[in-house]
Amino acid sequence: MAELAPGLIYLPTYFDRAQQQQLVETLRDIVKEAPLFTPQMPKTGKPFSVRMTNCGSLGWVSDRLGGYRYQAHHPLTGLAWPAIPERILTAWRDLAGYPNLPEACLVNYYAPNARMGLHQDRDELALDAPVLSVSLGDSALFRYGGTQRKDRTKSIRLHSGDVVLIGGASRLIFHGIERVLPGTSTLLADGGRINLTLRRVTLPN
Ligand code: MD6
Ligand code: FE
Repeated sequence: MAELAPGLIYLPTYFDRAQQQQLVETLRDIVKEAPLFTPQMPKTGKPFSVRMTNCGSLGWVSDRLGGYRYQAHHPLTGLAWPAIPERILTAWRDLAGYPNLPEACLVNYYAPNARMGLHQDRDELALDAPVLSVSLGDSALFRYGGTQRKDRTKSIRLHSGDVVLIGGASRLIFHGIERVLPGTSTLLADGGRINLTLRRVTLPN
């Protein structure tokens, strides 16, 4: 375990290989029920290079007209999102230090050329809860800075099975995925990378 900055916790190989394989199996069922979709940037409608789906009572979506938001149903099927896998909820209970369960588990799929620009996660009301991220498949360069876009950044490699928690003083840091490193994992038969992020969205009453 390493604290990369106050509240930014890195847990290498939190999930072992067998657990990673089980998670991928579970995700295959989730994607059957809630297919990957391509989000769009607010206003411009520019497509993300990452494809996404969600599980949980709320899912993160974005399109040109509606912008970034959480909603209870899949944007294409209109169905409620599938449940968050129990093994992922266990990780939250063990690591998040938060009294309530997460409502959203965003599933990002990166094809070998996909990336994610520097951003803050701030569409949640519960900013006192951390965001817990799980990496599966090919390794990737994760870039992170401070709470201002202009702040100096560093990058680390995230590998399959690694967990990162962004919380406390780091909850609103800028971060992104610079690039995926193709051929660095055998977990996904067709390559690429999956990232799961667990979030508490609403304020518990
Ligand atoms: C990714 N992760 O690893 C992108 N957000 O593919 C994120 O955007 C992220 O890793 C919030 C907290 C942790 C993260
Ligand atoms: Fe993020």
